[in-house]
Amino acid sequence: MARVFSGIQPSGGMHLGNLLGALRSWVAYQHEHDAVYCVVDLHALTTAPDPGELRDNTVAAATMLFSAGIDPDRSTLFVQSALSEHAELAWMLECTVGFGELRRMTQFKDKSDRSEFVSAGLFAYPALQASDILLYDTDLVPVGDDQRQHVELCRDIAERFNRRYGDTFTMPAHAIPETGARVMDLQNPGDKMSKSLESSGTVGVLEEPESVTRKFKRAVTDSDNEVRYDPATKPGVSNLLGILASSTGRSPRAVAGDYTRYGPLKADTADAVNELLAPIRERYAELSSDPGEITRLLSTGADKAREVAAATLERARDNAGLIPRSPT
Ligand code: AQP
Repeated sequence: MARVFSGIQPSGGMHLGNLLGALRSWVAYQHEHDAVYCVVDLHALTTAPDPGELRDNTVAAATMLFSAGIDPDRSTLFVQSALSEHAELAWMLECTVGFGELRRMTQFKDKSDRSEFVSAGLFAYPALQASDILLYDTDLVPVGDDQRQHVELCRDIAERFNRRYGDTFTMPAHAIPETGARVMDLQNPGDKMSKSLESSGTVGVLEEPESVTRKFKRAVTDSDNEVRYDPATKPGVSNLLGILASSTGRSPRAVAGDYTRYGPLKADTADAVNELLAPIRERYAELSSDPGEITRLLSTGADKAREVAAATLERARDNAGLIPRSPT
């Protein structure tokens, strides 16, 4: 069975972009793939979150994944920092990736432009992400479009390591959904919807239905009053069409054919999103009453993940010439 791996940062409330771009395909993959998913708390440290908030957000992120449909009997779900293998392999990969390659990452450019303090960890983030992926002999990485460049760099890193030290890592490929891969902010449709940008154009997965409806009603469109899917010249309208299409399993161009005015498009998109979010919200309320059960499931997931990660790390260490930790 092909293996799928992906991760999500516990950096605050999950939003519609995370759900449509990533989580929904994670849920679908677990039925026919060996699925390994991770709450990547070490990645969140790159922007120095408050320790209490990080702790709460980590359990909340896991609760959200289970609420969205990740089944602990089908998928392995764990917290990144529970396995020291991730940080250890990341160092070996930092020694494999070039400074110039990391400097070209658009996410680093965006985030460093917005930050007063830019940590070395934020710069090296793609090496840690490559470690996450490569430790699990991953075939497919389901992500949103913003992660395309990082997964491509992960392939380059794996190829260089394999060339330098012999066959060590499986070559992963990204799996980016046809619709929902880049959900844009409803107020600034030139920016992707994001957890860290404080914007009233971000729709939270746990947001109340009335608030979701209000946000869609106020979504920025344009003044030419023509419903057409064209992200370059009509970003706001195309974003609504993309969200409605992704929420209802259709294509944005087919959806566009149903509308001549913006008002009904906004109302139907809000309804489709509320329908999608309702069962997740309900399940979240149930599961969050028992955080002990969530941490127990995460610990079982970590034990399963460690079996694969430890073997890959050992192979990488041995191939790179690091001597065994204890004599055999
Ligand atoms: N707007 C988006 N549209 C589609 N997919 C998205 N993803 C994120 N934003 C969108 C996908 O969600 C997965 C998890 O993302 P992440 O939390 O690991 O980090 P991120 O990409 O940095 O997401 P955010 O919400 O924008 O967080 P911040 O604001 O902290 O940077 C990934 O597969 C991502 O592609």
